[in-house]
Amino acid sequence: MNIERIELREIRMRLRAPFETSFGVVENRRILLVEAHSEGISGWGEGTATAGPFYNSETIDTSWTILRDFLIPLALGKDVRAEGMAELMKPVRGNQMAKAALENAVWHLESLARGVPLHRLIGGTLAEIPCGVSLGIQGTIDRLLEIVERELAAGYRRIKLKIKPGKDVAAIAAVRRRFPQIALSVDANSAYSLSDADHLKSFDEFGLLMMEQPLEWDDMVRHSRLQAQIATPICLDESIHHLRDAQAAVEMGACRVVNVKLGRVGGHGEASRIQAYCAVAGIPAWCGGMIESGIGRAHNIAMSTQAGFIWPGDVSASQRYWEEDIIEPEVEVTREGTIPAPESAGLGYGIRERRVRDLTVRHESYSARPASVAVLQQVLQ
Ligand code: OSB
Ligand code: MG
Repeated sequence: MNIERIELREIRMRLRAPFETSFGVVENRRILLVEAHSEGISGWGEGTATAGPFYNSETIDTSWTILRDFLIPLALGKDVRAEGMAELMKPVRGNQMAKAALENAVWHLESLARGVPLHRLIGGTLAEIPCGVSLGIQGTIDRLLEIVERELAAGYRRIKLKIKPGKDVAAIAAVRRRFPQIALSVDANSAYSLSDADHLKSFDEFGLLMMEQPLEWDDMVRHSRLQAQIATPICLDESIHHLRDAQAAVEMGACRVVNVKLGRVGGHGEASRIQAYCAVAGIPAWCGGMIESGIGRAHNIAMSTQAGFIWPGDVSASQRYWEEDIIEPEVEVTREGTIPAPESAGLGYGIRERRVRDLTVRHESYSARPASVAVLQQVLQ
């Protein structure tokens, strides 16, 4: 497919309720959308970097700059395949979320051009995906119990509690006491250090499915030391940027479970490789979330249909976060806590372009230089 034009948009969406993690509270989401055009059709990708560099080192503004100055020029006017995008973008180091936004737009474009569902194009085999929820840190334990009860009643198959020092054991103990049988996990977003090992070991008695990213975002060695001391399986999120990280983490015993996020690993190509490795290594993988709009959510659904994603992901209904999403229909979860993989070509959800326009605060469009201009510039150099 010849990439003729690429558009960048920033939209702003207000969350229905503030979401608190160990690194802060989010009330509004600034979201980067990439639209790649070829021969009258277009594919969409979502950048998952947040407003500040607190989850990882990228922000929506760094993504925008890297896309505009480096990634878009690499792709414009080229005849590309989604499969080849990672290699094409390889000269740019890091910046996985910026790369994923573009690569995933090209995957969507290719699935439309071929008239197949995206999940089929990337090799997905599951007809529906199992879903869990991620619950932000709550003001009171009563409020937390209320929300857990509501999400279980809605059908979700796994409850994940965000925790931080001082907001952990009491909350976990209360939820476990009230719901002895449920699949329960916690996510610290790097809020502890290895000197907290005894404290973290005390969570063993709660029979957690996993403990996500307890230690520093860039420290696998200490995660492996912690894993040797605790029974709860560690799941790495922030530490995994590509397949080699997943392999290293598993080989050194830094984790027993892997959270795959499309943005963090650079797009569908690398996500597919990671889940395939996990399937062979006997490591459960699951799809993480970054509070995506419907476009990112639809990409997450497609990714989660691959066979390595055997545990419920953080892929949940649009309505949990948004009053009105930017896709049609919105993402809904069945009473059994699943999302069926859509059968139509592409993402399987339409884009509410009017709503996207209304939410847009920044928009730029880049076109491939016509051959005549390129020749003229060569002559002038
Ligand atoms: O660590 O999984 C995380 C949201 C923002 C940043 C990091 C994380 C999260 C979530 C939300 O847990 C998951 C979702 O999108 O529902
Ligand atoms: Mg996490």
